[in-house]
Amino acid sequence: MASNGTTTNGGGGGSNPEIILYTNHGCPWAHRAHIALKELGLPYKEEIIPLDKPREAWYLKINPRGLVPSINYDGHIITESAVVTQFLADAHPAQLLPPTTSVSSALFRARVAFFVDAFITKVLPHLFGGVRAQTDSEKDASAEELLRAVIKEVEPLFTWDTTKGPYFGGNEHFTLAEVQTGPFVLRLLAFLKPQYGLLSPKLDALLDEQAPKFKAWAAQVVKQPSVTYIWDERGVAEKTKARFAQLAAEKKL
Ligand SMILES: N[C@@H](CCC(=O)N[C@@H](CS)C(=O)NCC(=O)O)C(=O)O
Repeated sequence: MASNGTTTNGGGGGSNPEIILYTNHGCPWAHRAHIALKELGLPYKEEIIPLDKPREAWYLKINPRGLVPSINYDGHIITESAVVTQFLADAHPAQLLPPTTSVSSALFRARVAFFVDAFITKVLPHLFGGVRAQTDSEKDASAEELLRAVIKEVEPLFTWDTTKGPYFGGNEHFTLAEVQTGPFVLRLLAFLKPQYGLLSPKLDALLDEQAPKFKAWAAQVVKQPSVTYIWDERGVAEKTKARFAQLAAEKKL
């Protein structure tokens, strides 16, 4: 822990920006920034923002919305996880995204953006729906909806040859697609484990049978050290379960 209350993570990068990441390790949106920084090998200082109490005035000056993540990059504040990770990919090009120097690289960027949009807007709501559901039949219904969304929206996007690499576009390394979806893929594969009782226990086999390309890709994504280094599966699963049980008891769901 440094004297200003921050901790240092990460490896050596090509350029050497001073980066502070304002984060909370339980937050999937902030998790995106951790993945991007680790994949890019950018050292950073970390400031944990407690989310169980009102944000302090100093943090509201950094991000008036009071949300995590935010970064300070050589004195420039950037907020919103999609913007933060896009900025990091663009400021350190070629690793996560190709620079827009040709139509083919612009097309790759467009494909990544569409994939992320499809996953976040069409699939993720059903992951949250499944976790919110408090009965087995509601969880089964959410699992069916999630499965339908994956089959319709995401599985058809896996059009590439995976012999060179398992990641988006057949790459050997993570792209911005894995950075922006990784924290949610991680939660999906964790929460469908029967021991947590968070999602329908039928979902795992249904995805294997009916969305095999998505499932194989997801299984690779969750193995990547950049995705797992801040991840406390049991802690997040138990906290999530307790939060939704409490909301249900208060009839706030
Ligand atoms: N759209 C934002 C969402 C970030 C977000 O919702 N962060 C949550 C934690 S997971 C937060 O900071 N919540 C604090 C609050 O709502 O007061 C992003 O992508 O960065």
